[in-house]
Amino acid sequence: MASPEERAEELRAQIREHAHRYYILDDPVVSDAQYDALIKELIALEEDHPDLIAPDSPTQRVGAPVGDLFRPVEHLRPLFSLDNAESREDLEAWEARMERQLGGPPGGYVCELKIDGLAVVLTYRDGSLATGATRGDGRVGEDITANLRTIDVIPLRLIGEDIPDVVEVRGEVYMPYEAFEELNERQVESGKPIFANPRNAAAGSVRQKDPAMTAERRLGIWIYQLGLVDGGPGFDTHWETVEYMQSVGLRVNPASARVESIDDVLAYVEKAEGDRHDMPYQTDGVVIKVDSLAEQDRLGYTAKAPRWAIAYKFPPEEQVTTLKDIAINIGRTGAATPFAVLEPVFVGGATVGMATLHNEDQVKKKDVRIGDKVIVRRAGDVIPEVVGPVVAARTGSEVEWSMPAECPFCGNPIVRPEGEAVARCTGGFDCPSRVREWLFHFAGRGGMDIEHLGYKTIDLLLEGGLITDPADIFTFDVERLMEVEGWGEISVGNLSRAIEAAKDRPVGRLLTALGIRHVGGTVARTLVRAFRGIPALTKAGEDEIAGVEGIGPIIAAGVREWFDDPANRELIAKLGDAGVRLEEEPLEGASSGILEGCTFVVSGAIEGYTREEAQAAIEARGGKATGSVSSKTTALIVGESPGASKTRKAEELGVPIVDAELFERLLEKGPAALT
Ligand code: 1X8
Repeated sequence: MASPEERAEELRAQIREHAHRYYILDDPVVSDAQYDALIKELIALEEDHPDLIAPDSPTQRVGAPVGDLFRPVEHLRPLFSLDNAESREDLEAWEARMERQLGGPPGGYVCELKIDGLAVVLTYRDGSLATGATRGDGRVGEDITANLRTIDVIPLRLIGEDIPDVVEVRGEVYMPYEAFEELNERQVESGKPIFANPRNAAAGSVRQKDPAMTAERRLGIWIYQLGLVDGGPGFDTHWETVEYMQSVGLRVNPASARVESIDDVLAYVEKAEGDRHDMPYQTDGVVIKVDSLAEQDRLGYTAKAPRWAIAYKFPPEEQVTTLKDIAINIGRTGAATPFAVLEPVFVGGATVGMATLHNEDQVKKKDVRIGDKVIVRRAGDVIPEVVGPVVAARTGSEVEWSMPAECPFCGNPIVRPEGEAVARCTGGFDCPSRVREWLFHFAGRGGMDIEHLGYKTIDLLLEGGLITDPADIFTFDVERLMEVEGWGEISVGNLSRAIEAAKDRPVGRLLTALGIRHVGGTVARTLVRAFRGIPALTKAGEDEIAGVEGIGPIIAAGVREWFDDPANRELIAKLGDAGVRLEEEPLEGASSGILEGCTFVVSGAIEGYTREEAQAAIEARGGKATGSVSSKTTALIVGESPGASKTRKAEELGVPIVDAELFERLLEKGPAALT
């Protein structure tokens, strides 16, 4: 049994750790109830042994909202948030709004880096640092003077002659990357949790109960805005206030610049974004301010933000989180792809809980281990990826990963042929993951394009044993779905019609949907043009297939291999029996090759044809269908809602634009129809 003293200390350590994870890292590892139980036990212990109560015991602040931890301080001037801009258009719209209000555009702007730290307000009275406070709600913050006084880049006395009686300035306290890395190394060495990012580390550092702790953290500050001034010099522009603040010894960012126009602002933003990863501290955008204080006054404020300033935000691209596990996914071709299961984290504008690890070699090369803190990157629309581990955060309990020998879905061996980067499940159609992905691909946009048949419905049908392969989609009893909650006459009818419609898709779609290696839409259409359908293709020899223009030996081998598999031939037979079109009907003029040597671009659906059908009709007559308009294009075929850029390009290049009616004549008469 631990002594009451030891137990109290243990409880405090645990409570502090959990509170820290909860409030600062936003990464709790216990439930609220578990946390409350620890506190209750400590309170009971301290009631029995009042001599054990320490001033810094968590019980001495529990019950008080975190905001009351430090004395409230009312700012002399309220702080506002900033409106955000994300594009040239946003900035131009902002300028246009101001132009309307001012009767002309502002005379100039100041561009400053937006620092990803903790906003603070410093008040100097008679030149001495009187209070330092957090931003709080903008009107009232928390007094953190004692902590800020420990940051040596914050002057305790202003220098120079012209010092106001009272001057309030705003800035951002931040932790340079280097200090952040070092701090995390120390946290790890002493068995404490690491900080997720420099911003959290800076915030945690200035909100320390013990200023000596803040003093140990290497923090920086950039002062960027003058608040209330009482006495001292007057100013005409923001730029003058910045120069003044610098002159009295306050740390202002040397990267700030005064510019003339929105074009200049954009150039600044572009450069800042390009430089951001070379900076020794974290920035998350650019703050743009109207320079003239008179113009600022006339523009004033909305309820929440000044009209004379705007924040151009960079997308946050990287975050640190915990790699909880590495799992594998079996794709429709059987490929086993490892992916990271992450503690969900907000990065690149989205919450990310999974990230690709590409393949086994990548996992080894990056040396990521289960349990690692990892850097997760998601830039723009890119699929989230694990950049690498935070090696300094290793505790020794991380587990190395290797590709499992057996498929977790079907138990069959996973093998990786020598010289290949990809390991594959050998379970074939016995593998439920593979079948699921295959069905999804089959019914998906790139395949048979069956509306209302996504993962959710496919899972439902698989679980219910209603389908096991793609052919079953066309034969299962759709009415059975009426028994399922959430399904009714309308949804069942919709799905039923979508399936019925898919039976008559161009054969190229079916061939793509089958998921044969190397056979995408273009290859499939080429094959269908050559063989008119799947029955002939099934019988064609490898050489015959490879002899088709546009088809190489690798594709031919893949196709032959697929059709040689009895299970696949059975599937084709089943599809045919289910009424799915396997063969193109001979089209009028089809064999004439009247469009030989012509190249077309189809944009939008043509009356009577889907886009694919229109392409197939062109190809059946020896013409080519491509995706982009060039000077070689014979004509642009436009249907409903054609792409504006394609139409513009065709007009520019003098390429004829053909509508549905003319398209019919083109199919009949060939290019002569265009003259
Ligand atoms: C926030 C920030 C501002 C500036 C730099 N970094 C920030 N995080 C600046 O003005 N240069 S202004 C600001 C705000 O007003 N919310």
